[in-house]
Amino acid sequence: MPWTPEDYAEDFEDKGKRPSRKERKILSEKDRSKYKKTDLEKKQQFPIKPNPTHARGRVTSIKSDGIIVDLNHTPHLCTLRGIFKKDKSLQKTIIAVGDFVHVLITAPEEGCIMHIESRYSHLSRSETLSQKKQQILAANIDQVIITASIVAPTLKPTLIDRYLIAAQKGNMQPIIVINKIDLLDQAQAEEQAIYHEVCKCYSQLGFPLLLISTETQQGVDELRALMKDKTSVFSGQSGVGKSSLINASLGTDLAIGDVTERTRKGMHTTTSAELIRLPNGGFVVDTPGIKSFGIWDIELEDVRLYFPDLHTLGHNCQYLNCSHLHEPGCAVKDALENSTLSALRYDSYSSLMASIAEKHKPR
Ligand SMILES: Nc1nc2c(ncn2[C@@H]2O[C@H](COP(=O)(O)OP(=O)(O)OP(=O)(O)O)[C@@H](O)[C@H]2O)c(=O)[nH]1
Ligand SMILES: [Mg+2]
Ligand SMILES: [Zn+2]
Repeated sequence: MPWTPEDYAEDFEDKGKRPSRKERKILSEKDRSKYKKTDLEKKQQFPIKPNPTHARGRVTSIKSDGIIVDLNHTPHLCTLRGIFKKDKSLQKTIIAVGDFVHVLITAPEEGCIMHIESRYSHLSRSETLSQKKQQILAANIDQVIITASIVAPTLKPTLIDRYLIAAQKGNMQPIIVINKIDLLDQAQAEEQAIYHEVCKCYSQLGFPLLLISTETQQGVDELRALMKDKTSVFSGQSGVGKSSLINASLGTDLAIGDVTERTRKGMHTTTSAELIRLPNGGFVVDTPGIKSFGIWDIELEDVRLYFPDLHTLGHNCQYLNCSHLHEPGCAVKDALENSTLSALRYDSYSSLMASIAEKHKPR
């Protein structure tokens, strides 16, 4: 049922003397909030009276023929109420996997989404380097399982950092999972060195880190325990084993792909995000491996805040706002030279700074 002006009546109700037309104009000009909010956010602000004819459910996947919503454990194929599609803001994603929605049932196992609840967290990325649009990969998530593998594909610390930042910005707990631990002995010396350095650096930073193998089942029980009663999203490159890990811990039957021998990259087997209900409480979202993970809405000067080790060292830099890239008297670079800071951390920081600078370049 469409919203009626009556639904909002109490929000607009005049509490005192009504300001004159001129006063209203001045007040309206001063009110910057209306320019900052998206149409969708504005709509969500108004308390929607729960409509007894609507059922509350959760978006499990978004397909070309509609949105699948889990209503009381039954999937419903839903359309989206037209008003949501008018949102022309920077936010590309109107509806995301994990959204809680209110549905008007229109036929058996079919419905129309009338309301999207505001999200308490979301994992998002910039759509591409040039397009400054946000893509929400999953919504209402408690923890991001940042999945990487020792080999095939190679461990990329800078990607781990990008996800760590996205998780913290999006209000989610990050958990680092390093999969394919069974392949450690066969890995090249350089890959082994990166693996050991990654374990050392991220444990020192205090992030939960799990070493796992779906081949030997090492760490699978711990992963299952971590997911219980939470909504988790698996993110990482194609081929690292996100779907394999979900299958190993839940007994699901998600499609698993090969890793090409030549490039040692995955085949992009999972093609869209999917929310799965855990048998003993909680949800998990499997996502497709993405080629690039640009962080949404971050400025150069904010990056260092997400590198607490560099940030602490930076207190001793000659310049207060040292970028740690080219300034003289940089304590971070000194630490790098005398090996008190790992090159892996510095490389990850500088590569992230370079990619953000590239994004801000005028085109
Ligand atoms: N040796 C080894 N191979 C694994 C392990 N886990 C997964 N694999 C293999 O890695 C390949 C990719 O696994 P997927 O689960 O499809 O990877 P994914 O991350 O879901 O990939 P996308 O869906 O493309 O993003 C498959 O050939 C798996 O058999 C592991 O612990 N050890
Ligand atoms: Mg997959
Ligand atoms: Zn510095």
